[in-house]
This record gives sequence, C-alpha cells and structure tokens, in this order.
Amino acid sequence: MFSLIGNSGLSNESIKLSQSEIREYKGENLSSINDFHENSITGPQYIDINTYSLKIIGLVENSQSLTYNQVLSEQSYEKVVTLYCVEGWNAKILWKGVLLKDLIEKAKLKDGANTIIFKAYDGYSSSLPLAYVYDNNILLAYNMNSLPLFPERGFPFQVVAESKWGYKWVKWVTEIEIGNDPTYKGFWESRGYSVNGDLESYYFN
Ligand SMILES: Nc1nc2c(c(=O)[nH]1)N[C@H]1C(S)=C(S)[C@@H](COP(=O)(O)O)O[C@H]1N2
Ligand SMILES: [Mo]
Repeated sequence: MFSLIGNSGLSNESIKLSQSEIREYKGENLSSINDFHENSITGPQYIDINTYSLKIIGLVENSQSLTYNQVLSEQSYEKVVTLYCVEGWNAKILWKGVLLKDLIEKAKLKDGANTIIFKAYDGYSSSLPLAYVYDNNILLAYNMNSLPLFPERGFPFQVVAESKWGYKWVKWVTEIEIGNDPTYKGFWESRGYSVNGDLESYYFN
C-alpha cells in the first residue's frame, strides 16, 4: 500500500514516494474514493489547514476551538460504512476518524442538549440527534481507504452518518453546534428532504 524507497540520508525516516488507497479490508471489497459523484452545493472547497479550526459551541459549558492536529490526537477508530446518495449511487469505504462523542465530551454538555448541528465551510448544514451520535459511535472521519480526505471529499473532516442518507454526511465541517431543537432543518432538509434522513429499509436486505 505504501512504497517506501530509501531514506533521506539525513535521518532514519523513510520517504513515502507514493501512496494508494486500499480496496479490500478484512476480506471485504471496498469502493474507490473515486466512485463518488461530486455534486456539492457550491463545488469543492479547499481549506487551509494552517488557519482551520473546528468549533464546538452552543449548549456546552466550555466551547472548543480545535486545530486539525488536536482532533487527530484523539483515539482513532475505523469502520467500513456505505454512503448512499438519494441520487442513486453509493460507495463502501473504510473510514478512519475520531468519535464525535469524544470531541463533544471535551466541551461538557448542558442540560437540554439533544441535537447536533454540523456547519460547513461552503455554508451547508445538517443535523443529527445527539443520542444517535452517542449510541452508534458516529465518526468524524479524516481518512478514507487509508488516505487523508481529498478536498473534493470533505478535507479535513466528514461526518460518517451511517444508516442515514448522504446528505446527512456533512463535509468540510467547521462547526459542531449543540442545540435543543430536534426539528432543525439543514440545507436539503429545508428543501423537502426528511430531517431524520434514515435510509429506506430495502437498502438493508
Ligand atoms: N459541506 C457539504 N457537505 C455535504 C454536501 C455538500 O454539498 N456540502 N453534500 C452531501 C451529499 S448530498 C452527499 S451524497 C455526500 C457525498 O457527497 P460527495 O459525493 O460530493 O462527496 O456529501 C454530503 N455532504
Ligand atoms: Mo447526496
């Protein structure tokens, strides 16, 4: 998966000359990171990681503003999860990231918190129930098929909202707002898509 050729001559560290995604995990075939259809509301976003921060705000005791590296320093987890877009395509990917609940616990929830609103660099937003995120160990992913997310795929972070439609999988997340309104309507929800975003049962046969 990695080509490790030689070293710099100055240190013992190997130089990675090329990297490629993995396409199989524990005997399961995966889709390619190129199988996604790019149809984001205003096209790909190119986030400067040096000025980026992830905010955790709203019904919390201690608002957070985390750098990319601070998020990556949390315990990491991997999961194979399929994203289904309402437009009729899907992609099965090995996701690696941190648990959203680990990040949110740093901020300490206030009473009444029940909804998480994710806001993105392109103005997109969507929400998920807090209990769903905690009970299902929902990831905030930074790698797909062993590679960091590409700008088109949501670098630095995408929500892996398993068992929910793709429009719930917010890319380019900049803000996690804790709220108490389970009826909050994000970008597609305010245009008629369901707030719960649950996949139809026929996808589970
Ligand atoms: N910030 C942001 N996140 C987003 C979107 C978007 O337009 N902006 N599109 C959503 C939709 S509809 C889908 S299906 C998934 C996957 O979209 P992609 O194939 O463009 O990565 O991202 C979701 N997350
Ligand atoms: Mo979608």
